[in-house]
Amino acid sequence: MFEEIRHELEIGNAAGVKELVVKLLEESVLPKRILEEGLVSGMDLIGAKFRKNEVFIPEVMIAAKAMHAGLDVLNPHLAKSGVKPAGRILIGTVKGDLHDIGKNIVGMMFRGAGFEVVDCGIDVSPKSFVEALEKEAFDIVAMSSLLTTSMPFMDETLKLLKSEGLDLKVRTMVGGAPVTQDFAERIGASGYASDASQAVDKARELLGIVRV
Ligand code: B1M
Repeated sequence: MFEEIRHELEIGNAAGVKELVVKLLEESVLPKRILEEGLVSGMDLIGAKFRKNEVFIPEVMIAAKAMHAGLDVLNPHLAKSGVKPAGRILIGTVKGDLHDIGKNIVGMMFRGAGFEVVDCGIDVSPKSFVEALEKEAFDIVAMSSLLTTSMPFMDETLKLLKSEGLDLKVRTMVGGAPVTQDFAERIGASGYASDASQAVDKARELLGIVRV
């Protein structure tokens, strides 16, 4: 049935995914196994295909929607059985920038990989990122930018994190069409990813999560 979940995810059949998750729960399969061997594994396959240009943004979004349908059923059972998320990620589009399509896809892929994601939206100032990090604990703060004019706010956010001593508590990730590995290194971000699938790999790498 795990194979079936992966297939239903790939074709974006939300009702099919939901039904299979319910069936597996009725058969007393552990929620953690359903998450890892069904949903996360299915989204990993989509991510790999996206990287090879075998599927494109619309397919990824449809698969992510189907994954959410499965997660809605599974989440209360995961919580009851004490399964912890892979990590907590705060994501937002930086100040001056209203583009959110890519950021939303990255957020969906993070969720599909078992991370808990808090999305602080668009046009997020350095101060707002810092305030969110002071309120709650996160493992990673992930910033998206689509404009060359908003990229400097990634740098400013990192500087403010550092001056508040938060850089020792949280990893930082940057991405978005104009952002490069070189830029990420220059501003001292912990990681960079060029697309949603690589963002998942990078987040796992930053938190030392190994998937076999
Ligand atoms: Co705007 N826009 N836009 N726009 N817009 C671009 C980005 C632009 C390249 C178009 C162009 O001129 N060719 C250009 C930027 C030029 C530059 O600075 N280099 C541009 C401009 C100039 C503007 C305005 C200034 C236009 C104006 O008003 N004169 C204005 C700015 C508004 C603002 O933000 N303050 C503006 C406005 C808008 C709309 C509101 C109309 C709309 C946004 C709607 C929305 O997001 N809700 C819009 C759109 C749609 C685009 C284009 C057409 C598409 C962007 C997109 O959604 N791509 C874009 C041109 C283009 O890219 N062809 C353009 C699809 C998305 C899935 O890809 O966001 O790259 P992307 O995300 C990818 C990766 O980048 C990566 O993963 C995602 C999935 O694989 N990724 C990350 C993203 N974030 C990541 C974070 C990570 C890791 C990976 O880690 C944290």
